[in-house]
Amino acid sequence: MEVSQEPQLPNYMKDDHVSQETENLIASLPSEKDFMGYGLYNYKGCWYYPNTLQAVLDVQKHFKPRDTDIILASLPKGGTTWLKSLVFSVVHREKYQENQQIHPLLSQNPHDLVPFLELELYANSQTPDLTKFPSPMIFSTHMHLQALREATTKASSPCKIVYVCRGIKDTFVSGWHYRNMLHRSKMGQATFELMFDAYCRGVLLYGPYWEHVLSYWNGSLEDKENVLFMRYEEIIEEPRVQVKRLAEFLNCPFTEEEEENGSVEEILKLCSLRNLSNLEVNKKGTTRIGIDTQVFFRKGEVGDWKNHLTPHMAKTFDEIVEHRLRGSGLIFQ
Ligand code: PAP
Repeated sequence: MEVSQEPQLPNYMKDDHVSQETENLIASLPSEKDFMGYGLYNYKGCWYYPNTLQAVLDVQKHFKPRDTDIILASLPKGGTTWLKSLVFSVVHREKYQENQQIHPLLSQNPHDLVPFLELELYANSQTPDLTKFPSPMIFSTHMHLQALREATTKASSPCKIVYVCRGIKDTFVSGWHYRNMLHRSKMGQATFELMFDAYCRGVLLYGPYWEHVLSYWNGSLEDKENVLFMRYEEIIEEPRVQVKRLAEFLNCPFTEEEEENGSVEEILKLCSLRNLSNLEVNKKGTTRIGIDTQVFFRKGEVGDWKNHLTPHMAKTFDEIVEHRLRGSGLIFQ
């Protein structure tokens, strides 16, 4: 039997922070219910909850990145938390090399070190004060590249964008567990199937999946210098290679001396799932946007979908993604 409990609904899923202008816009957009029955609206090819759409519009209108800013992009459950930890550690490594004990990752959740543009900074204000952040500042977003570009093209020169994604099956399964943790109850098989159907149709926050990955894949081909496309599975498979690739892209490559001193390994160890999930800060408490810090850490395995999806579900996902990405050069195994 399904255990029901009043869900802890994050602000970004609500509709209580929307201007009259956005309300009028929303009234004209295609809409659908998500798998839980909450309204989603399709704006320029992407699905949003009302509060999220309001914040996205504000980012597009008001956010102007500095050339030194770094933007981390992903779909929810695509590897966001890990990427935030890695990029923060790579970029700020000099500051803490003498004294790792004071490293901010030991006392703060990665999401509080790398704030989301639309889910945090622009969620409560149209014009948050970003000048208070030291340069280089790292921001994050779940917006797809075309949506993000409406903001970044205002900058005088392009800032670096790092994207991470994960195969749809593990992304889906990770999302399922996340929703259960968020709702503090185990949802039943019927809801699991509704969520599966929503992913197949692409009707989920920031979806469809394939549009999202394609936007950054194409962006990275068109602008290699400023858009880096990474995969969660590749970081698991060859962490050293990928972290070095990241540092090179960000124009802060590891020196020979750093490599000899084990700087890459130190960063990998600090950012490992095992290390982060065992820290007090990630065992209890909430992030600044009110989400339990522990829900961001689970198994971190490639192929966990095998424990949850039927062979038919897996085949359906594979066929949809293969069909949608055909001709792009982007392939998921
Ligand atoms: P978010 O988009 O809500 O921030 P995100 O971090 O993208 O979530 O995804 C969470 C997944 O990354 C979880 O995967 P799982 O459900 O398959 O276990 C989580 O365990 C994994 N994860 C979080 N931090 C790390 C890390 N430091 N190293 C490896 N995997 C991680």
